[in-house]
Amino acid sequence: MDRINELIKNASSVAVIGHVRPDGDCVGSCLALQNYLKDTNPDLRTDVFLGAFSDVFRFLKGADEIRSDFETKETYDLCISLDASDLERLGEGRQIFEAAKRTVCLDHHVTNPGFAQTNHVEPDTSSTSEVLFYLFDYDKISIAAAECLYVGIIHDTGVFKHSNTTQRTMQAGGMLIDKGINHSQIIDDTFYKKSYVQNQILGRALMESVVFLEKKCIFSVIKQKDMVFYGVNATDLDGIVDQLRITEGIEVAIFLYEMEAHVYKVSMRSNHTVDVSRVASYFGGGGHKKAAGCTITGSVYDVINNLSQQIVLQLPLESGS
Ligand SMILES: [Mn+2]
Repeated sequence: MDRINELIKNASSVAVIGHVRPDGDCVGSCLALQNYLKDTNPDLRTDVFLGAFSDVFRFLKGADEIRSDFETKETYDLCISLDASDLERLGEGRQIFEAAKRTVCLDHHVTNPGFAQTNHVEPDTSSTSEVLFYLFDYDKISIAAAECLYVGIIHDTGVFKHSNTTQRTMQAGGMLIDKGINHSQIIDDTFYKKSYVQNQILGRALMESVVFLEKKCIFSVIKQKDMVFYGVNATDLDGIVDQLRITEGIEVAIFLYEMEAHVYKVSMRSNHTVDVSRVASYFGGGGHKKAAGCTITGSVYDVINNLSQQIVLQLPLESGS
């Protein structure tokens, strides 16, 4: 028996849940597990519960049957949490998790305290989808399950680019390609594709970007009226800050958008030395060393001025100021 089915034991109903605002690894790992369980246990009932997720993942098998009626009164024999680093991150799924007779947590976040009865956390693995890949029997992975796993791995590694990518990650990627998935189309359709307006607003943000602090920092801002003009919402602005970050010579990239009058959502990226999570937490936000965010009230001038004062504490300038 494979290691996943050892976890299932005698359960006849399984709920699979992920974290709030599900990303590619969350959706991919949940659907991969559901497909794998259905293929290997035809009698087992499995339901996936997730909050709203991007339409780019709709093509994955089972995506249309994902449930969002978290208040279901049903008690599952087993609830498996995927890609969630703690109980809070389960959001509404927590009620299903806490009602279940038995709980399992599979994850890859280093901060995961192990909040289920059975926990399997691999902090050095790129994604929960990679964790699952190595728990599954390779021969029992269908093309549909392979597509789900591949989506999860490419989204958490930035298409095998981030530093969490290992030889083992590439091995998993290669073995999934061997299943016959259309890997290059999956990458384009779920990772790189932008709508026309998304490209327009990206172009606008790049054109109006400004460098400061001896050209080591760059920022751009999108106002509410711009969003109305282009007909975009906040998720259409994803990726703008990443494009700003790769500008030559830049250490910190900042992207702001106006949530309401004089309230700005701030996204920051750094390249080498600056820990932007320290800057973000000064303003009540958080994140990681190289990617963080916060919300700041004031004019654009105030926001950038306040951020600069914090960034400069970590950024040696030629002028010594
Ligand atoms: Mn993940």
